[in-house]
Amino acid sequence: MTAPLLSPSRRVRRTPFSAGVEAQGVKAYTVYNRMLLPTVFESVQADYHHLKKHVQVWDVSCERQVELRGPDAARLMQMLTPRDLRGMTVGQCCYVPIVDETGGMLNDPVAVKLAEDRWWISIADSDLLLWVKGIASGYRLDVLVVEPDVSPLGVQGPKADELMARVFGDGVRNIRFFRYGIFSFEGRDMVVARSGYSKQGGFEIYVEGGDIGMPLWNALFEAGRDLEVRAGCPNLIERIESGLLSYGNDMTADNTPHECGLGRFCNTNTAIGCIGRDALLRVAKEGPVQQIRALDIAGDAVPGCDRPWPLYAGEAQVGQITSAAWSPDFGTNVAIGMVRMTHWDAGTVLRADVLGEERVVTVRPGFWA
Ligand code: THG
Repeated sequence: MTAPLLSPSRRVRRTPFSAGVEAQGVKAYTVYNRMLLPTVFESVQADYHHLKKHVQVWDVSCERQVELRGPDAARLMQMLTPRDLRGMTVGQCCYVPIVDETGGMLNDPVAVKLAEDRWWISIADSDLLLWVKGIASGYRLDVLVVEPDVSPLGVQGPKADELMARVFGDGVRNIRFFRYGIFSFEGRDMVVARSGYSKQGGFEIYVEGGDIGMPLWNALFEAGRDLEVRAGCPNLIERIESGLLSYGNDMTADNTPHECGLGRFCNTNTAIGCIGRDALLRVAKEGPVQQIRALDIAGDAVPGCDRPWPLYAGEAQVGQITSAAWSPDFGTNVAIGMVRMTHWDAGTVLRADVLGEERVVTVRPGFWA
């Protein structure tokens, strides 16, 4: 059976790199922030092995930016998140849970501080722009909230430093984790950060202006020929092994950051102004009653997880699996799920209903990578 096609339409936005992605033989897309996001080039497993060994260029344009610009930009940014941003400097990026007035997760973006009065929020798959514009308007803040023409390009894998140094100069080697520098390509200044949605190391280039997209794409591939550079994309297997969460899959607005294991990115006591602060102070005191866990699923390779798979202990449902894939390196199915506190200890053995098939599931002490 061949997979159904995705009908092209204006509502599903192409990216500045789509021509390059197609020329490199993209085999499947998903839609993320109403934009094309490649999911497979050769195969998910072949892409995974290549990512861990070489270097890949990822079209992650769908990580759209919400730009805050104006005197109230920093105040607005702090209203959105329980992470205390007072110590954050220009040149820094921060992974920030975004919560609503009940403490529910609205997004889990990377915030980029460009200046005291200018920020980018590099969003996951939810309509954060509308929430932010609503708050800016409702509180009559002196700030502009827009989606600029900025498209992140990922360069991920163990040879990412070498490839990036060839295109942007050796200075990129000195960028520290979750910091950025401004580097020039063909006379255009670009924000280059050491970050990305894999644990193989690498960078994200925030490409401003779609017109420079393909020239940069082509330069990276020409410079990386002997490094075996390939087009790639966020890899399902690698990101589960690494414990990188997927908004809309592993968590939704029904979950608090604490349930998502993102309590370490919250300073709710001192995050004065955060809209969800009162709600989160309450849940932080009690602690969550369910939390995200790394899970092993026994048996053969599982199918793609396109709906939650319930987890049982005896007759009682005690959680659900929300992401899963066969890991060639660990020889098991790796998975992420939400598990109730009575059953979340490492080593706990549960049963999953995987589309009518029963599977043995074990709670792990942590993620694989
Ligand atoms: N990079 C950028 N924008 C993004 C993503 C990204 N937007 C969409 C999506 N990814 C947002 N979600 C995440 C999830 C995890 C991380 C980044 C964005 C991440 N986490 C590391 C971790 O959890 O170990 C590091 C966190 C830290 O130590 O600060 O990198 O990937 N631009």
